[in-house]
Amino acid sequence: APPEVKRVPLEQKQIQHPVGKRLVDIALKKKSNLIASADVITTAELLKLAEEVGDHVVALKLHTDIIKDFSMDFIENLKKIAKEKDFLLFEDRKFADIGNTQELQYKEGIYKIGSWADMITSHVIAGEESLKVFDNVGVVAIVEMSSKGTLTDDYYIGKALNVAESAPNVMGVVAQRKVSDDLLLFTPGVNISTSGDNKGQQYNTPERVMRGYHTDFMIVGRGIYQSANPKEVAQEYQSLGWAAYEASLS
Ligand code: BMP
Repeated sequence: APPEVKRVPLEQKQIQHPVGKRLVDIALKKKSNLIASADVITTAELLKLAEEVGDHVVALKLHTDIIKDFSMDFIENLKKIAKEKDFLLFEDRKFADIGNTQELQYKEGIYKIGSWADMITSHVIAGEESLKVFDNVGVVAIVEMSSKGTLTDDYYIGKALNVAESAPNVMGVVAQRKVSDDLLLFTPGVNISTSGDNKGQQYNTPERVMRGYHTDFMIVGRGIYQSANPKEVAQEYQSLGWAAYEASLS
C-alpha cells in the first residue's frame, strides 16, 4: 500500500484569501467543519433552520433561487442571525457562463448576491477570466460533483483545478477527493442515514470524507433539514465531523 499522506492541520494551512481565513478561524473556534445546506423553500423555514443549526455550523449554504418569498428584508434578518451565531453566508449559485453574464447574475436581479454573500460557488467551465467579476467574496470552484454519472472525470478535474488555482479570488474547491494543498476543500454528499436518493445523489459518511478525502468542510443538506430535530442532528454531525478530522491528523 502507498504511504499514508499526512494532512495539514487547519491552523497550519497557508490560506491566502481573507474569507478563507475567516472560515478557518470560525472552524477552530467552534470546533466545527460543518456547513449546513438550507435547501428549504420559504424564508420562514430558512430563518428557523438558521436559528436551530447556527451554533453548530461555520457557514449556511443557500440556493436563494428556490425560495418562494425571497426579499432583501429576509437577507437582513438572516445576516443578523449569522452575525449573532458567527457563521458565513454561502450562496450555492454555481455560475457557469461568460464573465459579463455572471457579473449581471452576481450583482443584479432580485437576489443581488454580491451585496450580501460571503462565499459563492462557481463552475470554471468558462475559464479563468470569467471568474474575475466576483469581487468582495470567496469563490468556491466546482471541480468535481457528487452525483452519479457526473462529467467531472480526472481530465476535467485537472483542468478545472488549474483554473481554480490561478484565480486569486478562489478560496476553495468542491470535490470528492483530496485535490489541492493550497485551496480549502468542500465536500457535499454527506449523510449518515442513507447512501443516496433516487435522483443521482451519492452519499458518504463524515468519517469517509474527513479521513479518506482529507476534506476541510463537509456539506450536509437533507440529513439535517429533513430530520425531526435539526438542532440535535446538526450537533451530531458537528461532533462526528470534528472527531473524524482530529482522527485524520494522526
Ligand atoms: P443533500 O445533502 O440534501 O443531498 O444536499 C447537498 C447539497 O449540496 C445540495 O444543495 C446540492 O446542490 C449541493 N451539491 C451537491 O450535492 N453535490 C455537488 O457536487 C455540489 C453541490 O453543491
